[in-house]
Amino acid sequence: MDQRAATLALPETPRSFGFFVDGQTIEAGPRGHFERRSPGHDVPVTRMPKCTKADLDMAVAAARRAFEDGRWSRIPAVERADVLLRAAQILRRRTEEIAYWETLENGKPISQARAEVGGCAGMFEYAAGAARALHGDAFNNLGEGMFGVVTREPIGVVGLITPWNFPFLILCERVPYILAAGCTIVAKPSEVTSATTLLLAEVLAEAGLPAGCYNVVTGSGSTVGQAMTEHADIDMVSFTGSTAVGRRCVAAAAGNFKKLGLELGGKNPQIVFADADLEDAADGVAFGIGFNTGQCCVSGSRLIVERSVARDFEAMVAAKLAKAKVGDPLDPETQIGAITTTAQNDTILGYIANGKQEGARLVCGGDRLDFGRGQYIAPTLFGDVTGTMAIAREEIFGPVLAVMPFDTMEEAIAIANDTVYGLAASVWTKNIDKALTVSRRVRAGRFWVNTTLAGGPELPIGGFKQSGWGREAGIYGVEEYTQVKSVHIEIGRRQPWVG
Ligand code: TXE
Repeated sequence: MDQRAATLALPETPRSFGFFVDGQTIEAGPRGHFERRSPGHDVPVTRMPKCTKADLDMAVAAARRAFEDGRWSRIPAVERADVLLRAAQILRRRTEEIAYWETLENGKPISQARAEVGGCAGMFEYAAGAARALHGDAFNNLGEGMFGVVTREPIGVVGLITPWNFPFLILCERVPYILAAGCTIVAKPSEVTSATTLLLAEVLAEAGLPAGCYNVVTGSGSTVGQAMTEHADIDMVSFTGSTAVGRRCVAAAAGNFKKLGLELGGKNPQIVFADADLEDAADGVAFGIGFNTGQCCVSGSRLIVERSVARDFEAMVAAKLAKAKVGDPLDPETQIGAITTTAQNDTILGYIANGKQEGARLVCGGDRLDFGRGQYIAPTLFGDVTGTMAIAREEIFGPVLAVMPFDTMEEAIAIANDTVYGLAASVWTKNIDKALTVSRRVRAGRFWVNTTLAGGPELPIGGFKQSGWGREAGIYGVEEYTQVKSVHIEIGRRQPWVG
């Protein structure tokens, strides 16, 4: 059967999901549902249980039992790796289905969603190897009587709070690594994009993950999310979302001093020198702000360009953005889809109005696009942006690029660092000295030279400054979910204390 052709129609009725605890799907029943309308078509596509704090408690208890009895945390890593590898195979088999629900709920282009699911399978494959590679350290230099061993142990029950911009990718940048470490999970997806987090439960169960190791509780941030950050029986929370909610997580975590991983906002610079391959750079800069409709924590939203080429380069980027195909997310040709939430749509249009009001020069875009249904915004570029304008300082989380010219490398670095965030940055130049100097001096957790938004399972992600704490993915992403234990082993008898 041609799976692709069969799935590109809208569902006739919204699909109802249950939530997932201790290996069982539980229907919404009296809790009721959230209904999700597809942002690209404005039709109902999914219905999710409105879980309660009691549901969260049930899921945490299941995850705690599963962790403590060792069904996952104490089995040989090779057996954990087997499950993760099987999950990767199942993800590859079910790519089309997962991409379809991701596109319907999120509004991203189907071609992009398919590629993301493929990338997620790669995360599981990498994490399978990392599970087996994880190791501690030994100290054989402590003298005749002492041997020291440092071991890594899984941290315990992990709460995972994820946003709506990359519901499946962000999940899979965490879940396989957390499982590789031997932890158990309670996931709380965004209330508007929960489907694929629940589909992952089916995938993991089929792969042989024991019951209770991956649980999903759907619900709002203010109830289930907040309760998760406060929960006394959760050992660590990984939160991805806004800096404002990240700050609340820090306050809530103080109850039991749970460890926090935070991936928060960004206002990421794209530094372009006059000696760059400008055609390549223009394409990269357009991609950096157009991809996922600019709704990426790592979107390149500030274009810091050498003044001698600024006007020409601006026109090149505008030409690229004008050519990118915006439209129905289910159309395989679409490159830029819908804005995911109505609130986000309003936020972006508000920033565009603000940019005009503050005196920035509109180069292209600047308005909504009318396709008869759904919410779409034309990729927008503002010139003559100064460092005090809101569009230069605040995370817009939409396809809006602010152009800020510079004269010297020092000035470019200063503009790039003039932000409370430090998530990602790119530099475009053919001069190796400039590339290396800028990459050393710009404060960001991810850095790209002559490319942008590149990534994979091996390289860690996370931010400097107010962009967050900790790292996800890579071997670092497994280590984050471990505790370090020092073991001192006496060889022979101790020196007596009392003679
Ligand atoms: O994020 P929230 P929103 C930024 C972006 C966007 C803004 C608002 O600028 O415009 O945030 O988006 C859960 N305790 N980013 O409102 O609210 C919520 O249910 C615990 C950047 O959607 O931070 C969801 O699962 N959890 C970002 C998750 O937090 C709570 C990605 C994120 O939602 C909670 C998304 C609470 N009190 C938005 N309140 C990035 N860096 O990628 C909500 N949540």
